[in-house]
Amino acid sequence: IQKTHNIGTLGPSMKGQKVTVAGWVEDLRELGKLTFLTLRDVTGVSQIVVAGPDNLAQVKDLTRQSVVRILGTVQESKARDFTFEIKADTIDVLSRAVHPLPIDPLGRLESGIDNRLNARALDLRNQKTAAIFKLRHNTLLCIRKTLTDLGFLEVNTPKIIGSASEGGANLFSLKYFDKQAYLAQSPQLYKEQLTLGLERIFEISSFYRAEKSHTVRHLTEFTSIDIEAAFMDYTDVMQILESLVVNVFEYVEKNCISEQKSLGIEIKKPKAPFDRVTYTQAIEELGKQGLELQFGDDLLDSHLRKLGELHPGFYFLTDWPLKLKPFYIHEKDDPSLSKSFDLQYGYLELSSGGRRLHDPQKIRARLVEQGLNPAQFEDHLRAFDWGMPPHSGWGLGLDRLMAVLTQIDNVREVVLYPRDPERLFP
Ligand code: ATP
Ligand code: AMO
Repeated sequence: IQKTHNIGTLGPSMKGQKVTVAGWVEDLRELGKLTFLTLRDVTGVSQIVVAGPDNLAQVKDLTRQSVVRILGTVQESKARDFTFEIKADTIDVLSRAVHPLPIDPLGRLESGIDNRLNARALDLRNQKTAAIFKLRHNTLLCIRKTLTDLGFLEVNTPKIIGSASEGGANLFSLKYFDKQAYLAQSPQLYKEQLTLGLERIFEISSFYRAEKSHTVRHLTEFTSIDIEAAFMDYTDVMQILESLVVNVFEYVEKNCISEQKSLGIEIKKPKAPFDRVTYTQAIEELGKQGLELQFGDDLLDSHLRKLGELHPGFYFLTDWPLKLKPFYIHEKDDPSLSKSFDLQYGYLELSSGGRRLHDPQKIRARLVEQGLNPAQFEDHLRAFDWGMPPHSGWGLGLDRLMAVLTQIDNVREVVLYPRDPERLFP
């Protein structure tokens, strides 16, 4: 069942060479004494010429998307779409596709997103869909390399946790033998603790939020890229986030040419530095547009959409009112403000972060202010007595970043098996 070559490594210069290839039959044209197959593997596509009674019998009732292995000879092709082809010596049918298939993986018949997600594995034979996940892979490669080069160590923190990390809302609970446990919403508390031992860490992992939202940007299971760094202020980690995003765009622009072609997009490195707009400036700008806000009001979808028009592309929204931010965020000299930021792409929030409190007494006071019980955080707060350095960090939603990168609106398109309030299968 092995092959000697991936189709993508073949070419007309290999004329006369014997090869064994294997893949999926995309197309099948019977022309009298010859049958032409289009065979695709994950690296490319080739035309196969089938002749002779035994071989023709093998492919006679072959269904599209069946798996075949061909031992044959490379030759030049006269076909318009191919520079070479393979003349089959022997054909093994390894697996037959049963028709009708739930979707047309070639996309010639339009299938809705629900049908495609219900048959996701098959959907990946569509070159557009495959391109998304090749881009996602390359994005992750670039993120790991960039953060590693900056001295960050990749870690894994628990996903089954005993108490909430971000406050009580949106928490999935589960039975953990005879105890109550939760699915982690973010690595927030762990990543902060880890700065006292490892200084700079990052994690790339799934996190869970019981979001009843039916939007194109919310999932109940999403992938977050989190960093935390000792001895950095919020402006330092903003700088890291900005250069990471620029690096990712530059890397995939250069290294994912065929994926961009499959998707019909051109990825362009964004201009840096990104705009930095304070919350106070933002509500002034919105006021001038007729959207009146008081200091301390949260920015709703309609406000973010307007700001997105005023600041197209990437920009930072910084210095939020402290009361709008989680208990772990550090105040500014003006204590009504915080050392915090969101990275936006137009209306879409991609990341939030900030400087953290490292004085445990201040954290206890903030927990009380926010109606949370400090006793439930004592396990975490112990670490703040062990020499906790000042630190900052952020969390970046990978799925939202991929949606921006691929110019696709719905995050479900860039996640293999998305989870939302309705979708638990496959
Ligand atoms: P967090 O969960 O940390 O608050 P998030 O990453 O989920 O942040 P969003 O939910 O995108 O951020 O928040 C952006 C804005 O969109 C918020 O002002 C929020 O009120 C609004 N929003 C959230 N859910 C919906 C929804 N289902 N429909 C319309 N607007 C929403
Ligand atoms: P926040 O709650 O803003 O911050 O989450 C960070 C980023 O994660 C992504 N995200 C989501 N993506 C898809 N579906 C969801 N339901 C979802 N929820 C969040 C977004 C968002 O910007 N602990 C802080 C980060 C920090 O301060 O380090 C946090 O979790 O892209």
